[in-house]
Amino acid sequence: MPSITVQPDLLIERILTLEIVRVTERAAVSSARLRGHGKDKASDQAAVDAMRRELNKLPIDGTVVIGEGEIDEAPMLFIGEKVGTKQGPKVDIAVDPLEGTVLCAKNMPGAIATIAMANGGTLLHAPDCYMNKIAIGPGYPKGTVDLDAPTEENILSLAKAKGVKPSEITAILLDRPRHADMIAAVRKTGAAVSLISDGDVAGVIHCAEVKTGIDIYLGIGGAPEGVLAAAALRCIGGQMQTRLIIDTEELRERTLKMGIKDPKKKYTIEDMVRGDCLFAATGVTSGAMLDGVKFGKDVIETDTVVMRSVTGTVRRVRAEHRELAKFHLD
Ligand code: VTB
Repeated sequence: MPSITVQPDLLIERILTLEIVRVTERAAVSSARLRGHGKDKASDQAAVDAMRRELNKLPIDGTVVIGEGEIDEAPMLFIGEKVGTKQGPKVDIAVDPLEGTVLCAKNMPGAIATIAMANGGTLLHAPDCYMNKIAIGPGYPKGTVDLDAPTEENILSLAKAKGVKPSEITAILLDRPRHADMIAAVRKTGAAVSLISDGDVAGVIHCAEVKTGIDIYLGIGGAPEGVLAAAALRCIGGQMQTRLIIDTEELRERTLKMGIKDPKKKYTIEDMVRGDCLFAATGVTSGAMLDGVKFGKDVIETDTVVMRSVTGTVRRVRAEHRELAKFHLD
């Protein structure tokens, strides 16, 4: 039998696929303990603490490039923070320990704990600002939609590429006053609008999941969330274009310091995630993508999706945690 040589780098990355599941699982369980308590900051902190603790157990030389903010404003998982045992590959890490803090505080659908990991120096170091985004699922010709094209044109072009009438297209947007014109433009074509109150990482991913019935993501959300969503689409396919919204001098300087020379650059998935990556998300509250954490008498159940761009493999990990339940661990 021919022997198979696996490059050490590739092997470690495969192993990490399951390791990052532990990271998002623990963040999800910790924040879910505060689900519905109306405390968005406390549930976020719980997720951050758990995620940081688990990340520091991993055999990686990791740098947080998308995190909870800059060092002076975020005590943990700040941008630039080093995580892991340092005995392993250099990796860039993007985290949103609790994406949808308000969803968790109100116990509404769609809160997740999420992470993306890639080789060192390959993830976009996006500041914590707004980002204009457009995304569609896989299987469409390149250029079917364009961030700079009018909304009507994008919907009509997508409908044509899908082979359906515009009325069979559904666009997802954050429910914000800033999107009023865009929402009207979508509806004018006959397409449907699906509004979400938070959680646009999942919103973008929905475009690549046929079961959600979502065809296109449009509008302005957080830049960190944009990079996380780009990592997921890098694994499962789809198109995405984004542009940072740099609207103050202070932000312009901060962006420059982060190494972004052209603040008006239009990014594709490959610009935001410049190589292979891993992506994982665990449900905190149940949503279209994932089930939320379930607290049983002797067992805690979690539902995680983990993706790997090298092979495009998507795993669904439903885990039963007995030790966490027994000792009420965070
Ligand atoms: C989105 C959404 C997040 O922030 O990125 C959004 O995915 C953008 O900011 O869950 P605004 O809320 O200011 O519109 C969240 O809602 C919260 O981080």
